[in-house]
Amino acid sequence: MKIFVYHTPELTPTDTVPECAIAVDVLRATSTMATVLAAGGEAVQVFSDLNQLMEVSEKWPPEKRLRAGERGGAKVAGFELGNSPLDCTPELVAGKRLFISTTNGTRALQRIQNAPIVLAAALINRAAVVKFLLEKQPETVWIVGSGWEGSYSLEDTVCAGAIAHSICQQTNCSLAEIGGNDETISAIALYCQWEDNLPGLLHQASHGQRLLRLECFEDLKYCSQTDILDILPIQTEPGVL
Ligand code: 3SL
Repeated sequence: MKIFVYHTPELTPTDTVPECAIAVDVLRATSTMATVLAAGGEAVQVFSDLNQLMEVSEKWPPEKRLRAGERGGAKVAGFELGNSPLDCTPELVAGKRLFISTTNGTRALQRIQNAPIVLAAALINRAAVVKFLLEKQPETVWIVGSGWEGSYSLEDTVCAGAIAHSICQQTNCSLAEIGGNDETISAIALYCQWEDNLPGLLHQASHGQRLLRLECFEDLKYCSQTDILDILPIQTEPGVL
């Protein structure tokens, strides 16, 4: 298995697809998606465009849908939910489809949606993603960070490193055997430096700072936990996990 890390959707190649592609948006879209599915959500359907989200979700029975949207970290007016994983309780989401649009995370998923296998990963479901990769043994894996409006983000890179590091450890492979590009090796190095203090890293990250200004302290704490949800968000049709 060769793992390639791309820090943003913009840096992800467009001329080919890997056997397995993984979107990461630790703060907070893929953390929210994993939480919804773990809480019994029927599915998560992602949109980059809010109008399109409205059009598609209108056709869904109202009692079986939830609309979630975030722009600049804040909830989209008129939607039931923003993008806080902590709002996605089993009481609210069980049996419902979440129609969601966020600034960066949904774009990353859409960027890789043509790969044969598409997953969404965060720190909270890292072990479930690693288990799947070890069982499935795809030859080529891309881990695509959502970044922030085209820029690198620490929290997505550390999550990519957490995934790649666990694969290395469990297969006894060297960095050179696993690492498809230098980004993978630097992501592993970042994770190894911070694995005992992921909340500390997320607090220093620019998007962590942005969320703290929005008083999302509990979200940061929740999203910086590792391996707490045994859930594999896997694409069943384009844009649907
Ligand atoms: O950009 C995104 O996709 C979001 O996850 C950002 S936020 O954490 O909801 O602000």
